[in-house]
Amino acid sequence: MTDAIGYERIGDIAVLKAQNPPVNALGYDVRVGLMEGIARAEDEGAKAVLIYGEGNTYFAGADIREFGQPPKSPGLPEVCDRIEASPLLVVSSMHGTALGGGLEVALSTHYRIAVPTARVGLPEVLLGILPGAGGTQRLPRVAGVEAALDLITTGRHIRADEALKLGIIDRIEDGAPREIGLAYTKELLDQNAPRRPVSEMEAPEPVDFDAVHDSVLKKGRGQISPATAVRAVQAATELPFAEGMKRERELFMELMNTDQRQGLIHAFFSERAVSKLPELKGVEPRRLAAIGVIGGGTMGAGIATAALLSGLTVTLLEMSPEAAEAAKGRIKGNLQGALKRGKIDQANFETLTEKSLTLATDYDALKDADLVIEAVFEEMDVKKKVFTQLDAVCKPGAVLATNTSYLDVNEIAAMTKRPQDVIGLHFFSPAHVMKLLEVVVADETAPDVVATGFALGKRLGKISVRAGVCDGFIGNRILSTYRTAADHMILDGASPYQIDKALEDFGFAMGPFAVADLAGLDIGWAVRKRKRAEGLDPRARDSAYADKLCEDGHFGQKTGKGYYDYAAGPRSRVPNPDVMPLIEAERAEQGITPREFTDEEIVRRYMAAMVNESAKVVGEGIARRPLDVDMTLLFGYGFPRYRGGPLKWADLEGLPGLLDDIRSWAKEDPYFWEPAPLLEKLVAEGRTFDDLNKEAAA
Ligand code: 3H9
Repeated sequence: MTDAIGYERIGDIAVLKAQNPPVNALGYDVRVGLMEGIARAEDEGAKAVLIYGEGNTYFAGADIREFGQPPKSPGLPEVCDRIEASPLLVVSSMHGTALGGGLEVALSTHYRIAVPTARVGLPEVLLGILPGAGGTQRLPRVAGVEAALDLITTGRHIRADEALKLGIIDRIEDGAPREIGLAYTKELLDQNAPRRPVSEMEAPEPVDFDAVHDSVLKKGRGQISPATAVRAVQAATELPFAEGMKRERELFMELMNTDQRQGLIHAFFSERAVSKLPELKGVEPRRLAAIGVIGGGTMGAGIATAALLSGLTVTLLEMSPEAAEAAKGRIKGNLQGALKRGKIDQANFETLTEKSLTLATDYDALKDADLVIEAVFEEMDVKKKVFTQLDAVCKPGAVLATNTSYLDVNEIAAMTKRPQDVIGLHFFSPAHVMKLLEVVVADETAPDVVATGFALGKRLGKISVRAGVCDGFIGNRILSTYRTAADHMILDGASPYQIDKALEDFGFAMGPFAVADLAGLDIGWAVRKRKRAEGLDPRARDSAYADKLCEDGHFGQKTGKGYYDYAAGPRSRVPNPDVMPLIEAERAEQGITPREFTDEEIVRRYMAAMVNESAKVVGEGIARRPLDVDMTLLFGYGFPRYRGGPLKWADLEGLPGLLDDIRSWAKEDPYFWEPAPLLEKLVAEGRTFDDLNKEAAA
């Protein structure tokens, strides 16, 4: 037998224990072990088999690392069929997370018991595939089509009590999985309980599958796995079990061969790899219990909310008692949202707002803080004053963080006598909701301060990405470039509405102009003014139509008008009729004859600009690895997860073709379309961005 499955005999019961840490994934050795274990139990005359997992969990699914490799027999469907067909009584005892192939194994056993904290689910669609070991055929037979469609198309995990109600598990019992499993199996044997193969159950009742398919497809914004899974469940209602299994396999293989599967699996591993930095190996973060937040506007209040929810105590500093009270009001509003969603209860709410949060107007109140984050006005002089004061009052070893989104963290750190303690922690608004945190490492930032930034991110439930110092760090620097590509297309003939639509069809949650309206057009305006004041390169194309919107007081959603008109509410946008005349006037002024753009060209130029700047960001070491850029765009900028991120997309699209396009556009505008040296190097060497990720992991 392989080591991945332990075998033990307790009376009439053969016990198979999965021992494949960390999550008992159903890799080749585990599958072989299960086949051998069942056969041995039968050969040795056992009456029943109990399957459970050692460590944190029952099987958490197929081994995702095997996807895309040549298949190795026995496959999981075969293993499940073998378990179900055994003449012995087979029982699963579940704890942790029985997910994907894990739940499929459980559904092929005849009875299922679980501890109260166990969770089950079929999250395959989130990886771009569908349950491929009978989940789409067995779950509807056990729980009905409606529940199966819900679980399979959303991929959500459910708790044991909900699974019990749905018939997915038969009993909940507190205790060690082995012990409760043995007691339950004994009880079943004593009762002469019959084997209960799900495949022999009646086919479930159909529903209007076309309607479900279409609605799921629309919700997925171009993601195909949930809609394809609907067709597999449909097969369970229309075909005999074995035929249904064949249909499931065909659809599974179709999805397995898609770019979307590659994009989603890249996202799965990258979101875990992103915070693993070789430089932090063995580096202990500093103490984190009490933090200070300076500035209680939307951003500061959001950061304070996130910190309070994670159990930190927060001192919030504002300029006046009135401003501090207003900030508290914002924090309370945010926490009320958490209360409504059941994340906290009323007692927690009171503690967080009345005990864990302290308001202050004097810097002295920050003298005991372990870490202070400033979220004041985005202007260098204002930030410098804040850091001078922090340097004067904070205790030695306190981490001093700026939430700047563009400014030079080295310059800010230089205001203190302890630049080693200074770091950028760039949150995204609303900070208690958005998952991304850029941890901006300045020249002198100490490794344990970086580790503390990552520790804070983890505690707040964020995806933290290491970024170096440059204008806009990783995300806003790349954003500024692809936004510029969009602005150029507007000058040359496209409309903001065509661009938004093309990019939303590509999968972005919102197009760039709708995003600008949401964020506030005044933000981009301030950045443009700053860059012009610093001096634009004479070769750069500039335009003023967006400034004119701002000059007229149109800042987007918050003023009711921007690129769109929001008179009927933030969700029902219509083009603002003032915008196209401004654009047309600008084209005339610049002597541009507008031309047509296809949606395809819009996407190609926008994405090429994003990829080219991303390659510069990686090439310059601002991002350590391509996957750091991918995760930044995914978690902070609405990039469609199923495309994996801009550099994964670029790999799948083909780097040579992208570089050819960039070179051809560089003939019209050599300044903007200057190819990234890293992109040229990769193409010359026939390598991909993912090769760089792999090298960094090795
Ligand atoms: C499937 O089952 C297909 C079948 O229907 C059909 C087949 C024919 N494989 O997340 P964590 C690694 S599709 C390989 O940090 P947590 C993970 O990368 C599968 N590796 O821990 C990490 O490695 P590292 C359906 C896996 O406690 C380590 O384990 N199943 C797998 O926060 C710890 O993971 C799923 O989609 C895997 N399946 O969360 C479940 N899972 O230490 C996916 C994890 O090197 N997994 N790893 O970074 C999860 O949702 C979470 O990992 C879980 C634990 C909730 C289990």
